[in-house]
Amino acid sequence: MVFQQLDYFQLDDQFTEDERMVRDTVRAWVTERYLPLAMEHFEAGTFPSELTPELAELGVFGPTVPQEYGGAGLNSVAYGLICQELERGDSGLRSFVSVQGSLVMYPIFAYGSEAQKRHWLPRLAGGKAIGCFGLTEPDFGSNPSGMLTTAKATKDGFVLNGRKMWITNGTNSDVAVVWARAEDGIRGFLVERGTKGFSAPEQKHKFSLRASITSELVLEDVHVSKDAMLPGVKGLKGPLGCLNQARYGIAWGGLGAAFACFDEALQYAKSRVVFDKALAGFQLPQKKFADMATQITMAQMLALRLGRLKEAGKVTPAQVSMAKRNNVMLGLDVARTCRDILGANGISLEYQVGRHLCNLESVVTYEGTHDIHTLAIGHELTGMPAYR
Ligand code: TGC
Ligand code: FAD
Repeated sequence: MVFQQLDYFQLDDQFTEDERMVRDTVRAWVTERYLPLAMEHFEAGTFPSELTPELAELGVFGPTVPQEYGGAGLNSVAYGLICQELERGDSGLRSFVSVQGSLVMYPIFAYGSEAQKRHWLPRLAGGKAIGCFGLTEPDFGSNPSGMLTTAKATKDGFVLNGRKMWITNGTNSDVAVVWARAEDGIRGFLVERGTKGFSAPEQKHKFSLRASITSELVLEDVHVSKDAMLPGVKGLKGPLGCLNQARYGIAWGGLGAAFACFDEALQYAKSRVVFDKALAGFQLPQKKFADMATQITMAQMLALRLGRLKEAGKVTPAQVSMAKRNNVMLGLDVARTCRDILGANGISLEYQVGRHLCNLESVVTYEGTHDIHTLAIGHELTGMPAYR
């Protein structure tokens, strides 16, 4: 299938030549290297780890991290376009990259010591090490301020105890960024694979994000040295600051999934004959396509403006919430509508729509549920927090 991305309001000319080049390179890689494997991995519930060196070569791990630490030094819009194109392939692929860049490299870059940066960032950028981000716990997802994981100070470091859940890349990670309650507030710790008392069993039987590893993190009297703590941040604003970065990428990612579904359904409707006529020639499908194209176009503009604000250092967390909330729900709505347009074929993994639909059920929940972002926007508009 030839991919034809919707660009109804000619946004292409709003991107720089470099941004278009990054987008087109990732798009071509996803089409040639990832999509042929997508169905197989989704069905098997596996992530194609063998592609990690190619992803590193593409420069998608921590693309906005400066080159001196191994990143690509790209701007925010280029990073957004990378997420868009990866999620056109699969939300699990974008998740793998989001976690590595926004949730592992970012906290090390923003809150780490110089030694932590020099040690980890080039390895993570080069795909030589994989990382995960442990914030959510079995009883504290939307409300991480209640976390039970503790970090007790010892004379030469800390002892960590607790359990994290739903952690992307946990089992295959070399380093986990673990958020724990220390005596002076919530702190981030770098816990390496193989540390005594630390394990990361995989969570199975998911119907969503199947081509992505999801894990528990179990910490039982895990001793880490003082150097394992991220020194540059204290309090919930540490992990929430990382989420801002990842949610930004997801706002573009939701668009990518929507593009994939829209494109597939439009091509399908043009060739599928029902009642002696192409499905695309009936009024009801045309209304669906018109509505979807309008919503996708508005979401594209939202993502682009968000990116330019981010580059100018003017973006607020609530703006990121608005874009994540809108664009992921858009992706989910588009995937549902497109699945319907494909009829029975829509439930077959030979087509993409069903896979995207299932995946987006996770994306709408993680990185702040749809409703948590509703409350974050409400909080900023009214000045009244309504979370509790
Ligand atoms: P609250 O009192 O409002 O804030 C505590 C401190 O944090 C600051 N802050 C933020 N900073 C940066 N970015 C944001 N988005 C921020 N939101 C708040 C805030 O200014 C304050 O700072 P300070 O200096 O005053 O201490 O905190 P709260 O406890 O009332 O919670 C607010 C709420 C509900 C919005 C927050 O807890 C939240 O966002 N909950 C959702 C949790 C979540 O998104 N978890 C995601 C886990 S990671 C994940 O899902 C990865 S999936 C990855 C993949 O596979 O792609
Ligand atoms: P809950 O917080 O129990 O929410 C349940 C419902 O209650 C939701 O509808 C929610 O919107 C609603 N709700 C909650 N609070 C309020 C309120 N105040 N007002 C009104 N409604 C409310 N976490 C990580 O730390 N790292 C990861 O890498 C990671 N990867 C993930 C990968 C996958 C595939 C999935 C599914 C999740 C992942 N998560 C990860 C966890 C994810 O961030 C949480 O699932 C999410 O934050 C929601 O938490 P919860 O599941 O505990 O739901």
